[in-house]
Amino acid sequence: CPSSNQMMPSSNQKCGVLNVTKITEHGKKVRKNWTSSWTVLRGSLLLFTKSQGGGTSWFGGIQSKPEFTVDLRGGSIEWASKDKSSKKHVIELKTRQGTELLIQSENDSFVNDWYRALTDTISTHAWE
Ligand code: I3S
Repeated sequence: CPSSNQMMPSSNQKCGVLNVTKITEHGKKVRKNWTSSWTVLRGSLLLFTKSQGGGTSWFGGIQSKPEFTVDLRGGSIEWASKDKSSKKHVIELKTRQGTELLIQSENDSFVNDWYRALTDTISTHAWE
């Protein structure tokens, strides 16, 4: 992530702007609402904040309170099938709590990196 400082020494996190929408919440289908989110992967947590309008102070990144946090432990990811979205490079993330998200970017190598990072996180924390 952009310039993490002494307060968070070489913390193992990944950040970037991704397009995100929920499709299911607590097992119930919800209406899509694609938004561009500043996304932070920290430990087993995936945090989403609005990418617009944030200041740029905290750790040199965009400071704003996470709008939505997902615990990846016990979750699963796969490439979304065509019927889930007409967009390209869409990751489908399912959490143990019954939330399903679609995560997308036009940049395929960027999305591939996220796919790998999320897969690694899920397998690393599989037994917690
Ligand atoms: O799966 P859907 O319902 O075709 O998803 C599209 C809609 O959510 C649409 O919004 P409204 O129907 O609320 O106007 C979005 O604008 C589209 O982006 C959604 O489809 P994609 O294929 O982009 O995920």
